[in-house]
Amino acid sequence: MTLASGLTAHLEAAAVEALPADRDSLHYEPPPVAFRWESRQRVDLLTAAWNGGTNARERHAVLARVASERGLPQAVIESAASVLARFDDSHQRLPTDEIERALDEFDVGESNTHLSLDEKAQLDRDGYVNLGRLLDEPTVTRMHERYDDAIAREGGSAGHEVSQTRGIGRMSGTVVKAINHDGLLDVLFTHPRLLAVTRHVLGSQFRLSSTNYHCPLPGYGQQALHADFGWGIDSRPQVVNAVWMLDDFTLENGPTRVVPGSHRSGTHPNGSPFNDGERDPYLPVPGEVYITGKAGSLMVYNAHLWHSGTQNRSTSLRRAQHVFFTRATNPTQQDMLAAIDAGVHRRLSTPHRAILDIPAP
Ligand SMILES: O=C(O)CCC(=O)C(=O)O
Repeated sequence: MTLASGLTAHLEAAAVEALPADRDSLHYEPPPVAFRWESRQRVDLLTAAWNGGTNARERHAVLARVASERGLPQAVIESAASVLARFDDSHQRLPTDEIERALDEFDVGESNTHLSLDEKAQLDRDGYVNLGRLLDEPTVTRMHERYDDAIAREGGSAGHEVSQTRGIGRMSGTVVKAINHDGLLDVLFTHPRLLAVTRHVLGSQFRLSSTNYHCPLPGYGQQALHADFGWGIDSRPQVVNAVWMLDDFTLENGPTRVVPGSHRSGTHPNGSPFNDGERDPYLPVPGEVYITGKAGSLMVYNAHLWHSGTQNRSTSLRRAQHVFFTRATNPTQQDMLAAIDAGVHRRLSTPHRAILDIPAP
């Protein structure tokens, strides 16, 4: 089979030499049971610690008490404590009023009208909203060319800053890299409907945590069910994620799956009955919904929602750009200031920098 140029551009980044003939089977090694058991203990411990206190001192005390009551292995305790410690101090760089001013500039003030009452209700109840098509076709076509060129250039190192997965073309920090020299990708983190959802879920004190491009190749893409915060939260959401569909998302090409309402469960799928015993986190779960839409569409979710990528059974790429936000005091998935290209830094306006929480150059 002759591959389309976009597909060829993604092969090295996805660490595959040729596409599998069998696009239905999962081409992955399931994680060993011992590893899953240990990570479940860690997730359960972190969930108890986070929900059991309101500040760092209280949470570390709960962690120590619960760990001793459960007789947990030292390795689990130490790794949970070190994850929790990342949240001990505020990591915000800019004064808190800068993000408020930026949201006003983007017309996303407190009483903005970018979301309907139904959309807000769906977000609260189901944990996600599919906002439909927000980018026109010429823009999406220009983005395809831009991403295909960039991923071919990054090759085997693409995605190394955050994560690399065999069969999935990944790139990190896309909106702050030279790929966005002229602002083509700015809309992806500043669209008023996206910022309005983020504000609805997190309030106004948030910042960009990472922007990861995510492209499962034909025959790849199935992921374990997960949430984008490492443990369960029973109130006060911490993170929001967005999936810009850069190709049509269809039932065949690996659409995102979500479990409506799971963001309210207070548990993480890795520490939940879904992952008990022999249950495989890659398998379908009751009630899951597949998100489909035309290229240029945007789905945004409270990122405590249980979700994952699914298997691309088609013969084409399924390109997506994730845009991940966190409360402004939380650590970010990627250090935007370390990742930013000097030209992009000079080009960005004050409100753009406020969303990224980075100072003027
Ligand atoms: O792009 C998707 O369908 C979702 C991917 C995802 O959840 C992830 O990479 O963590």
